[in-house]
Order: sequence, then structure tokens, then C-alpha cells
Amino acid sequence: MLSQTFCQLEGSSRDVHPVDMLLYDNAESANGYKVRLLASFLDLPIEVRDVDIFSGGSRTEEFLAINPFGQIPTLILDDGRILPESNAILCHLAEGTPFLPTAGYDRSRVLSWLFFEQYSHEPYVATPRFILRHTAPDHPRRAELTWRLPRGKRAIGVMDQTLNATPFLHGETPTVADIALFAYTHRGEECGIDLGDFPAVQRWIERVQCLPRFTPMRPPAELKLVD
Ligand SMILES: N[C@@H](CCC(=O)N[C@@H](CS)C(=O)NCC(=O)O)C(=O)O
Repeated sequence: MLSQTFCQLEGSSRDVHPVDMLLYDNAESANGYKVRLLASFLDLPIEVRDVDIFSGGSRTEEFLAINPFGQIPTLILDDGRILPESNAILCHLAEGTPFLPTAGYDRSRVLSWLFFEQYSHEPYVATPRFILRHTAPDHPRRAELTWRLPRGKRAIGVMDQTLNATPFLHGETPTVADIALFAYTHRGEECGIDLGDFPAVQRWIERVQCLPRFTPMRPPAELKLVD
């Protein structure tokens, strides 16, 4: 069991509050932001501990003992159990709330957006953002943008088509599907994608930003380049 700690949650009306879940995170990560955003919507107190992922902080022996994937976000539950993977964390925290429908077709449909995010969106939207923000202009990885970005635009196009018909990705109210896909999509310009081409997505971004208890992504302390 984690000992109860006290922290100040940024962008929250709370000042000092007892918390019992711990999130390994990094301000530059929109995967981590997914968790912080849902926690804010649900008013869940979570202590956030930043891991310096750009200087090997996620590959230390100590961190690999917590998460052998060597990645953030990783959540430590109040009973000490470990939960990696942003979308699994979203589902865990959203259980029993309107952000995750109960078992049946609706829940499966929300899950299909989460798998879409990981397979068809994240590698072609989040990875270009990483390349553009964390490699020098002559870095060999810049060549990947030529094949990644068209696929990213295709994924956002699929979202745009859906959001032309419904206010949120699965119907009339927000779910974890919206949170998972909002995270990197709303930073489209940083990913090399012009959101002006996707008007329904732009309206949806504003809709999410107007939800009660919305919290913005944290700015990174500094932008670090990788070799
Ligand atoms: N599928 C994972 C991806 C997590 C991920 O890519 N994390 C990155 C930051 S956004 C990370 O920890 N990178 C550091 C590393 O791989 O060492 C999820 O959705 O949580």
C-alpha cells in the first residue's frame, strides 16, 4: 500500500489534498495528459511524478522494475498494483462513470476507438510530433514524416467524418474515446497536421475544451532534442 501523500495538482481548484494514486508522467507526453485530463473531469486526486524520458529516466533499473515496458504513463493504484498503458488506465479510472459505457455494444464501440487510437492514429500523429519537436532538422528520422503524416491525416479524416454526425466520437456525451483521441489531435499543428482541413474535429476540440473541469496540457519545462 502506498503511503498517503500530499500534492498540489496544477490547474485544479484543490490546493493541498490527500491522494493515494501515483502517476508516472512527463509534461511533454499527451499519453500522460490523457490520464490527467480524465482525472480532472472525474475530480480524482492523483499525485503526478515526472520521469525524465528524454534522458533515460524511463529506462533505469528502478523504473523498469515498476514498468518493464519502460514507458510513461504508468499508474500505481491505491493498493500498490501497477497499471501501464494510457488507454487501459483510462478504462480503469472510468469504470462505473459515464465516460465508459457498461458492458455491451456501446462499450465495445468505445473500445474500438481506443484500439484505433493506438494502431491507426498514435504512430502517425504522436510520432511525427515527437520527431518534429525532439530531433534536429537534418535528423534521419525526419524522412519518416513523408509516410507517417498522410496516415495521420487519414486517421483524423475518419474522426472528422464521424464528428460530422455526432458531437462526440461515440454519441451525444463524452467518453474515454474522446479523451484518448483528443490528447494528440488537439496538438495537430505540432504534429505537422493542419486542423483547418478538419472542421468537425475543430468544433469537437472546442466542445471538449468547454466541458466542466477541463484542464489543459502542461507545458514542458524545456524542449529536449534526442540523438
Ligand atoms: N502505448 C503506450 C505508449 C506510451 C509511450 O509512448 N510513452 C512514451 C511517452 S509519450 C515514453 O514513455 N517514452 C519513453 C521511452 O520509451 O523510453 C500508451 O499509450 O501508454
